[in-house]
Amino acid sequence: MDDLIAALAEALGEANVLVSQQDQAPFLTDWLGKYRGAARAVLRPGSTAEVAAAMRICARHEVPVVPQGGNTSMSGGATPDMSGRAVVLSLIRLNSIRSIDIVGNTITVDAGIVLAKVQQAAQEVGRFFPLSLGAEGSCTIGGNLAANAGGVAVLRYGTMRELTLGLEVVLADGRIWDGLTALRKDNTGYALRDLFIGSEGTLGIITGAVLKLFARPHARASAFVAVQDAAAALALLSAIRDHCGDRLTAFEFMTGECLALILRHIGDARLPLAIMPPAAVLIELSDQDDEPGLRERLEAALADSIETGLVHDAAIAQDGTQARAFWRIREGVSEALVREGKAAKHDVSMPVSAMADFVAAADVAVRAVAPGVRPIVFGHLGDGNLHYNLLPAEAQDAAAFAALAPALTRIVHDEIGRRRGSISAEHGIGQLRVAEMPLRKAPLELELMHQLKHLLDPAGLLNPGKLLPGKLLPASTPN
Ligand code: FAD
Ligand code: 2HG
Ligand code: ZN
Repeated sequence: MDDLIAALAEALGEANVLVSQQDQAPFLTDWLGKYRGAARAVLRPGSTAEVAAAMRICARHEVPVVPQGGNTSMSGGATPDMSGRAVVLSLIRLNSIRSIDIVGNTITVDAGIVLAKVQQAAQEVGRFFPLSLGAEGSCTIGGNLAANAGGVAVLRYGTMRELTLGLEVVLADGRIWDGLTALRKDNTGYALRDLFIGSEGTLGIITGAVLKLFARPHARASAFVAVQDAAAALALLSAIRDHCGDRLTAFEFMTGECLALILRHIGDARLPLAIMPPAAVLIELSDQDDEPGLRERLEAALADSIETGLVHDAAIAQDGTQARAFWRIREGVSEALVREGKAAKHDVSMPVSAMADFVAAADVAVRAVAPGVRPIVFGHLGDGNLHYNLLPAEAQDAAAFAALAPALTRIVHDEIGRRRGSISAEHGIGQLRVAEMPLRKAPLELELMHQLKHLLDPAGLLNPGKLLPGKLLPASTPN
């Protein structure tokens, strides 16, 4: 046993320092099967104090640390590189609910707790935690925070950043920042909390969080709606908002090609419409009202849109089972994509009004360089966020497509740049998009980011190779 492993084993217990290839394997590949890495050890601390001890030891030995939660990253954010120099620091043993404050409407949790457990704990006390995404059964609150996750209810409740009040963070040198406050108003200086949210494990290890709870919606109404294209879906978004206001909770778009892919690969997914539409939207309303009233409101809104020709056909869920069947279709997309092959993945955002034009322009541009390429387009239309995935042409060699993927990404991101959008709405930069950063961020913005990184992690040990490209920039000289 070398010095590093011996010190870590003493601090965490030998059983929580995994060194065999077999024990480490699940921590060294990503969910998409796109990245594989190597590690000196996988660490499984069981408390904030143990995380701090592990960080002190790693700092002393100059060992890079890759934080990991549920390992569901869509950008290779939690996978180490192949050098085998780093340790993976898994937070999954930090999985307790620390407290719930019903009056203050907050829940305080360890960062390694799985998102679904937080949703359930809120429900058990008659409250609601709204973050909702396909990976909720395995992703963790720490990963959600580090990625500033979005999901399907952002339209009404906001991203993880907007759902968070306080954080506890272990710094690169092992010091613990206790920012675990439940204050809704606090104007005492820079918002350190917001710096760590979305930092993808490059500035500190999040070990605890205070999250906002909400009133539990007693009524839900869901519809699966056929439309012509993204332009029609956007017009429908406005119409539904006019009729339903803040009750609109989710507005999820899928093209016909996307639906066909899901039906091909997801055995229990059923299209609730008579014929395959060119595109579809899954709409969800939620409220404190009675459920029949909410359903009637949605029916009335859709009836108007059918009359004006905006909607071709619609199915309204009559109960929770039907609603879950609608969501099964939407939540099957990522799995269907993985089963079909290796997609070139894009997670873009832009002004909502620019989305239809973006889809049309990007489709033409990618087909011009890759005839037969298959855009699989879906996402959180109401948030201005599309998952613009590209699959190889039928029968195209996977290696040839992989070689073309960077050029396709450049084209997609150029279209985004023209619309003043972002190359990552919710999945983060990770290692997938790190080479794009110098092309997409202003030099001043990148320089400030490097300086913040240098301040919090001077030795560059936290999640190297993710989010920020290249070497640290020299500090700028004021003139
Ligand atoms: P990991 O994958 O383990 O890590 C993610 C990043 O956070 C890495 O950079 C890692 O180093 C860092 N990290 C993890 N824990 C900590 C910590 N405690 N402290 C500091 N850094 C840490 N994302 C969305 O936003 N919206 C969606 O709708 C959505 N749907 C998904 C559906 C599926 C089927 C899958 C597989 C993924 C989906 N994702 C989605 C992406 C992913 O689930 C989320 O980004 C999630 O927030 C990651 O959580 P995790 O615990 O798995 O983090
Ligand atoms: C979703 O919205 C996720 O389902 C995953 O963000 C998107 O697989 C993807 O591209
Ligand atoms: Zn998404």
